[in-house]
Amino acid sequence: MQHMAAAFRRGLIASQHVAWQQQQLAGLATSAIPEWASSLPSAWQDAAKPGSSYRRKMKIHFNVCDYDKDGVVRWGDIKQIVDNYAKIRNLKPGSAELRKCQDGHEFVFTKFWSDTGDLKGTSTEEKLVRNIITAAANAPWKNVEEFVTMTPVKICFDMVDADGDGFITAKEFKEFWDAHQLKPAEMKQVYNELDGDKDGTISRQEYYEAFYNWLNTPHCDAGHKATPNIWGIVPPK
Ligand SMILES: [Ca+2]
Ligand SMILES: [Ca+2]
Repeated sequence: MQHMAAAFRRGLIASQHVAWQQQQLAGLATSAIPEWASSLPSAWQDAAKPGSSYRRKMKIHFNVCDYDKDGVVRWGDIKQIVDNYAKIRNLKPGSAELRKCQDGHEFVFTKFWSDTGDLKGTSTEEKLVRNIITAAANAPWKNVEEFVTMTPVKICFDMVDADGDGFITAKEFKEFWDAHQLKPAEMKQVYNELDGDKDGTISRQEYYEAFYNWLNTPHCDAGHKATPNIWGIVPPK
């Protein structure tokens, strides 16, 4: 009798376990779309799912600014990039060039990355994905020109265009690449993608269009416009 009771209990526990597993699987199926994305258009819901090609694209972007790779972007990460620029471009303390570099990075960090709007704030990859997808899905910009007025993309260009002539040369691009310590083997492909008309330099318009396509395309697969790899090559699934 005791054996039967024990067997019954084991059976009951086993069936409870199966029910629990089924609940977990059902939960996974519905939770694939994060709650914050549940009312977005379906292409952006897909972009928000874990493992999506859009998330792979954004992960590259996050890693570029998470300089120490601890999973959180802080001002300390960006400060390190400014220090690298100072070394690479030989910017003297107190110079107007260093001030411009520092101010530009502070602006982008406080406006775009920091969750408190100052140098004390932070961002995680999940916060970045949520902010970018929410912005892109609501697309307050109708075209590239409006996009430029509503995002820090102009300042981003100015920080790479060291001599301010309106074109990013291969030399200026390499300074940017080295300051962020990106993968050397990937630099040429990324540069060529950004140089839309293949004349050897990246114009302001080419840069703006690249960022517009990159941020507003809710995937990173076949059919993506010319510039899916703005900071490095997006890995396949
Ligand atoms: Ca230039
Ligand atoms: Ca060009």
